Amino acid sequence: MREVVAGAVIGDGRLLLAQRTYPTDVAGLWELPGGKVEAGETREQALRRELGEELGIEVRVGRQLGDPVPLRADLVLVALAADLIKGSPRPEEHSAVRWVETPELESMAARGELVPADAAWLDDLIELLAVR
Ligand code: 9L3
Ligand code: MG
Repeated sequence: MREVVAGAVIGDGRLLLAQRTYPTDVAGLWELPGGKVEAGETREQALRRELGEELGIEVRVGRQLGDPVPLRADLVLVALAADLIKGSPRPEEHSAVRWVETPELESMAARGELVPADAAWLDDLIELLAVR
């Protein structure tokens, strides 16, 4: 079973979302950025590496957020809460990034603008934003 880690990155009380460019069924939709855990890596190491490569930011990784979401028979998606500690996100692989507060996150979800897998975490994300 391979794992994909996604970061619920909080900075200044807002949540970071990144706009996907591929595959075509989710291109243009917004996600919690991240990627595949490589052999020998922990989830935390993988998330720190992916966020460095994709966005040039450093984060402190916290707890698991919500439940894992199955992507395929052999692939599962896990979200981890994280705090921005250094840098300002510059999209290397995404078409854009944005920082959102709860009302904006809720409207994006209602409009179907989040990738379907990540939309499963809406309530967990709202709770995370509420305690920051
Ligand atoms: N995926 C879904 N939600 C996310 C992330 C980071 C990834 N928040 C899915 C999209 C791809 C797979 O996981 O099918 C691998 O992700 P990537 O390596 O293309 O970012
Ligand atoms: Mg990625």
